[in-house]
Amino acid sequence: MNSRATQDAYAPRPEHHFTFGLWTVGNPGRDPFGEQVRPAIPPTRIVEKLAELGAYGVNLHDNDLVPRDAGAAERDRIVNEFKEVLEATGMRVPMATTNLFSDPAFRDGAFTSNDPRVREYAVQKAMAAIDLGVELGAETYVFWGGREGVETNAAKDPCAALGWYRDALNFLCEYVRSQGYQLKFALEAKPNEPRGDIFLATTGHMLAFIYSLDHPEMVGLNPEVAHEHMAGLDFTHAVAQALEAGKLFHIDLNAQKPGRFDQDLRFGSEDPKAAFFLVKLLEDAKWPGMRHFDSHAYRTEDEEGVWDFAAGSMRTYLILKEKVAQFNADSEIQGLLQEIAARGGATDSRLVFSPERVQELRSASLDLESIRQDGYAYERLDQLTMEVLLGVR
Ligand code: GLT
Ligand code: MN
Ligand code: MN
Repeated sequence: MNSRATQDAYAPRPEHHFTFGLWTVGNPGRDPFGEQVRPAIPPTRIVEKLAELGAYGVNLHDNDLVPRDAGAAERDRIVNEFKEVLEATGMRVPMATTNLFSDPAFRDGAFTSNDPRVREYAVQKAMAAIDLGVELGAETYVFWGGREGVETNAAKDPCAALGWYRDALNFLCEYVRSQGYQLKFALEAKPNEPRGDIFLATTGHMLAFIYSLDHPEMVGLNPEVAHEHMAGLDFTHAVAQALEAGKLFHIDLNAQKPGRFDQDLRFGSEDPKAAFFLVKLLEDAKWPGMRHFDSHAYRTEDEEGVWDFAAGSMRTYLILKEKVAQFNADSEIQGLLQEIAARGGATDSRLVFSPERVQELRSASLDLESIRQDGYAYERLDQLTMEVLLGVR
């Protein structure tokens, strides 16, 4: 580490658990209207460069590393070369996933295609990708069903599709168990894009679905900032529900302007206040998981801009983490929070049902006059929060 890095309070280190997908920093800037603008960066170079920047690891889809049509010998050569660079840099692969969206075979979905041969191909491809992930040391396996959906509801019975989705995940859970792998699944929701509408559109939909699986204990969530914002929802609330249910297995950090296509912008770059409350939730909970950035550099950038993007993502997280510590130590803010906590004086109104509690509550005389009149001082609290964020406190 150079002296600038050691002096820098916001310098990322492996213990911060920052990870990037090979597909994120490796994104060559293709979009629906334009060609690739940057040469592809080889996976081994991505690993070396991210290690230099202070990341903990990289995540990958099967085909980010091994081309779809590679034979067994080529696969092994590529994987061994990749393992060598992991070994040399100390970088890890904590998460892996399957590309179940690029191949034209998946045009009508993978696990939910109307064609049963496609559903079998998807499970076959996922089994091989799980083997690869486990070989590289992954402990979390993400399923993002980008093609699982429809453009027209005339095409597909959504109830049947959910049944096929469930069958595929149940099959793959049993596969993991039968191989003795220590692997957990993390389901990632998105409301639309690339399909007109994607099944299980939000983190909440996914959470309900998990409890309908044969092994719900193996399956949790991978919420993504941009995806929940696309649905017009508060991301921190989605993550809080996952966390509270013990189902936050992974997280995809990025940024998103409201009402747009999936922009996957640099973390914190669009709504620093929302990013602050997310970091606060994760840090206050001492959540031990990976802070994965599922985002990419602007299409305007060359490779140098890609590394600026990667360094900036981690730096912003650490700046916000410091702001969280400042918020938690601010006596005026904490004073207001204590006042809120002390509303109602010493009364502990935990609503635990019992026949006695019913009797007590029936006859309780609550001071409705003051309840109706007293404000909550959230304007002051929010202004103080903003001043912490804007750097004037
Ligand atoms: C794709 C998607 C992401 C998913 C990745 C995992 S691939 O880039 O936009 O949100 O997390 O499959
Ligand atoms: Mn994602
Ligand atoms: Mn996205």
